[in-house]
Amino acid sequence: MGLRIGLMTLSLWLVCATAFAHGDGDGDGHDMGFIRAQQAWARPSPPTVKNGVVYLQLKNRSNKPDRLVSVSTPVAERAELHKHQMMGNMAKMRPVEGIDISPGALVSLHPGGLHIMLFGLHAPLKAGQHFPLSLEFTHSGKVETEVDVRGMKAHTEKPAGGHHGKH
Ligand SMILES: [Cu+2]
Repeated sequence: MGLRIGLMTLSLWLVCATAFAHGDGDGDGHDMGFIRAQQAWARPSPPTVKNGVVYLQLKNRSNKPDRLVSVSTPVAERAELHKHQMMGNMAKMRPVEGIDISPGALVSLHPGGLHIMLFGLHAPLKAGQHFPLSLEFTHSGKVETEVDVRGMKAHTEKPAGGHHGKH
């Protein structure tokens, strides 16, 4: 009796393992793992500022269009999809309802363009910190990624002994 149950458990486990192994983009109808969220980063936030901005890359590895429709993170009360736009010579940002990602496309959220806006940060974002971000897609469902908080120095490395001016 005990042996039979053990065998059943083992065969169930094998079925599951096979299903998961199929996840990687062979278009057999599993809608899992098609969107890859990569290189997510944010800038540190000053102590008095309750907002933050996240940038990342979204890669659609399937042959179907997909759409990012919402974002959430435990570090902020809410998160919105935003876009920077030039209005005359002023850069303004406004919420967008979703971000479309065509089959095979790589969509980049970057400074001056699309971004994820965090409102009501529970604590300031500090350089070197990591936090989870949950992305919701119409086809792929939930995709989890981790955001890297990068100090300014990590981007624009200044030569040693530079001045102390504010830029
Ligand atoms: Cu914004």
